[in-house]
Amino acid sequence: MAVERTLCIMKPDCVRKGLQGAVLSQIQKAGFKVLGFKQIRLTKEQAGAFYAVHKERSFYPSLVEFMTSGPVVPVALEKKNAVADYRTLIGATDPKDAAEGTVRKLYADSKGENIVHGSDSVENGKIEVGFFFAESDLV
Ligand code: 3AN
Repeated sequence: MAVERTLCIMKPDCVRKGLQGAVLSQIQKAGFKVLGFKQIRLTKEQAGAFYAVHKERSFYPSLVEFMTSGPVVPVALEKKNAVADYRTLIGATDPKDAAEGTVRKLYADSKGENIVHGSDSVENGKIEVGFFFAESDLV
């Protein structure tokens, strides 16, 4: 298995609920190396650009609104098989469908407010980590 990078974003609901520590602890216990970590407030332009693939979807405006409603914590992660393993750890997009013990099952309220983002492919993992972190910031 190859070493991969994947991007976690702790979303505004995660920060509002004070769950940054609990979620990071779960990620670290699962064997992920934290390469980069910061708390920022996204602009509408940044959130819109990050979710550009969803531009035509009905939920896009509310997604941008939500992602800019408070601070977020992008976390650059690295591990063998990181993309798939991280998605297993966070669970399905809709917490109702998420497996027991996953981050979204434990903490998420809805499909829209689902605590964390996760990259959906190895290619997007690289691109999304680069969206928030310069290579020189990944240590
Ligand atoms: P995931 O984050 O599990 O990869 P995506 O990429 O399908 O899910 O969707 C990106 C984000 O858009 C999700 N994290 C979620 O917050 C939001 N989203 C997706 N589908 C819906 C929906 N039907 N209604 C509201 N928000 C949605």
